[in-house]
Amino acid sequence: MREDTIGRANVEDTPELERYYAELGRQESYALWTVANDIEPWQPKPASLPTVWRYEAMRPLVLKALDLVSPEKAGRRVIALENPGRKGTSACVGWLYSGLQVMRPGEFATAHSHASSALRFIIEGRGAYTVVDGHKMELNGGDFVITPNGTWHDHGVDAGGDTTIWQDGLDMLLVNQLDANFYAVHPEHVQKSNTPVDDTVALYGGPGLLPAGGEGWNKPYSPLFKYEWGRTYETLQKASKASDGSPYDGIMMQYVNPATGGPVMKTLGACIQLLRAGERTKAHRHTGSVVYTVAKGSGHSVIAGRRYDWKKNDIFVVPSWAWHEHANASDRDDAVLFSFSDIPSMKALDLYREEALAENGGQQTPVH
Ligand code: 1HN
Repeated sequence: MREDTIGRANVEDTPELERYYAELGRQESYALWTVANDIEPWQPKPASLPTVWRYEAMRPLVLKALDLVSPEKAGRRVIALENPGRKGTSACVGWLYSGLQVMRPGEFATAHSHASSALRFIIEGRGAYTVVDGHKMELNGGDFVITPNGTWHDHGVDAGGDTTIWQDGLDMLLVNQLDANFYAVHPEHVQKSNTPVDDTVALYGGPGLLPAGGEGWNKPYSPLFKYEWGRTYETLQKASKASDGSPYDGIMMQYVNPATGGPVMKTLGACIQLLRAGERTKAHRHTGSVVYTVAKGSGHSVIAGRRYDWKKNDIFVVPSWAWHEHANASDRDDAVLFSFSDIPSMKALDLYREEALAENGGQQTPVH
């Protein structure tokens, strides 16, 4: 698209130029000025749209898959979330993938590994487990689990458990864009767990305590593979009594690698945030795409000037550089949002930028 600004491309088509462009095309080339303004936007111009997936609508569809395909045939029985602005890309927002995986008691999905990193947020169920590089973990509602780049992982639900639904999040699409993905099937199909159940929580999930000496951790991701809901929520509640938090995010905590204080994995990060009764945050925007899951309560977010209402287990997305603010609907109870993002990738590549909305007390005027 032409732009009438010095330093930007502003060439009108002529019959002579069109003939020239056709000649270039025959040599697998093109004139940069025909696309320069599009491929060098003044600021991020995501094609992804703010979107809410309502659990009420998704849950029956996810459960329907139980009778339609087996995990053996499907590999993973997952209903994936597709951004309406990005049809055909498998993207939930940006280059993030997300989906809802469902398993009934007695079922399991075989072990594999890939160069993309994955995480899971448990929505509902009982008796589910996952095994990550031989470390078995029990999964309960609100737990957050990581499956870093290159780790073997398989999961299932014990025969005595309940049908379980969890949310998967992966950086797979980013890794594919970078042509850097690999995939492998575990030779034994199901990993043998070689350590006590939940050992990473016992060893690395202590309150500010890490094994002293002899237990060195030198992998590029968190040695703590599971962050349990109970302690996470308790931490948020305590923090909300000790601090006013951020005007843009409320009481927001990052899930960290306890060995470094950095994000849980190199490419993907996750946060949990509490909006106090009646709280409404100010608007800000930043690079990085974010997928939110409502862990507790109800409210709404204003994203790029439009209002999106949400309640427990709904999933919504904020595209990169979109203004966003959140409001708790309740004057009595807190609301909690789990989120994961590619912000660690942005920061690692020095592409992270952040801006606050100044006028109007920092709040957007919803256009709808
Ligand atoms: C994957 O490995 C899982 O391990 C779930 O459960 C969803 C979506 C795309 C690629 C790999 C899993 C996935 C996935």
